[in-house]
Amino acid sequence: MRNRIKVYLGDITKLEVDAIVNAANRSLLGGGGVDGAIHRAAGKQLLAECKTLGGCQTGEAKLTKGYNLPAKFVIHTVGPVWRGGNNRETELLANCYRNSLQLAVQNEVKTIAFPAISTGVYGFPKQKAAQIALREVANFLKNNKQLKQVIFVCFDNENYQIYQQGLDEI
Ligand code: AR6
Repeated sequence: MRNRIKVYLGDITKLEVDAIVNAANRSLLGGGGVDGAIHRAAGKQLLAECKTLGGCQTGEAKLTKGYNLPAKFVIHTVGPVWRGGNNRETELLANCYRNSLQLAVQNEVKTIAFPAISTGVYGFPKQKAAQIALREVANFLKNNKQLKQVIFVCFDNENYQIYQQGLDEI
């Protein structure tokens, strides 16, 4: 199971995987951060498809094609905004990972890459977010043989160190 999880430092839009996950907002109509990067790299058709989806609730996930991205699909999920930790943030972030993985499996995805959902403008503490991400993915992989590779994409050195350490503890 451990060899099916990788940590990568870099830009998620460059990865040749079956699906990349987008840390979106409830409108699904684009934004800054990784969401902006994904929309720019995928092209205008991605926004056009997103407009047909009717938004997405926090913790839920929706799938689109990848258009100009090397990835075949984008799985859009909406992480919680960190409001101190007593507003179901942990549960909602765990739901993002679980629901994204479930949607991936339903679409025959074998390789998938996640950004560090909610740890940018949504302010979720990085260490805590990484623990949740690693735990949910490890639990999912235990019960699923279809997914061959899950990549945690870190955009900054701090997240990269945190994930590497977390992975060593699995
Ligand atoms: N590849 C991988 N990771 C990235 C990239 C990239 N190209 N760019 C940024 N990150 P954020 P959130 C990292 O703010 O906190 C948007 O406006 C970034 O360093 O993108 O879930 C949406 O529309 C950080 O570690 O997402 C929402 O309104 C992580 O991705 C809101 O931001 C997530 O940071 C969502 O906030």
